[in-house]
Amino acid sequence: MPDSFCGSWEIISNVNFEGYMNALGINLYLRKIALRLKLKKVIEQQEDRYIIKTCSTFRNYATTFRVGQEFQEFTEGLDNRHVKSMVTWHGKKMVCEQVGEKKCRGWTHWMEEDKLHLELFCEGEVCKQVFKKKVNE
Ligand code: ECB
Repeated sequence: MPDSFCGSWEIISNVNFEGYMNALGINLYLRKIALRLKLKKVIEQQEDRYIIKTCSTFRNYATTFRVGQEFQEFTEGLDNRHVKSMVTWHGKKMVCEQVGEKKCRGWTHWMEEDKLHLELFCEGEVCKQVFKKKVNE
């Protein structure tokens, strides 16, 4: 059983978010807003079902899935695309492939010590985000 990703997390670093958003075709105005956000993740697990919420003062985004089961994802409020998504474990890494108009699109979550890591990738651009656990909610 991989280390638990569950809980509330706040972002402490965000590298090449701009490049990732560019690859998704996000306009300059939205990129400038998004770059200033202090993103928060809230991850819940109920048996084999995960809920990952990405929260900010501007917009929130949530996705729910079962590991190993393909699902339709609509990236509402992000790039507003429909993708076929599938999450699998690669060892201790949780990997999501998002198949659609954009090539090589997806994300990977893993733990390093007490930090939650996330790579968001799209068409050769990789955004690397690190989160630390929120102590009180
Ligand atoms: C939801 C807060 C961000 C709102 C940004 C608004 C406009 C910019 C549009 C698109 C930017 C692309 C992505 C935003 C970055 C993070 C949102 C969720 C990324 C994601 O796929 O998270 C996964 C893995 O934790 C679970 O959905």
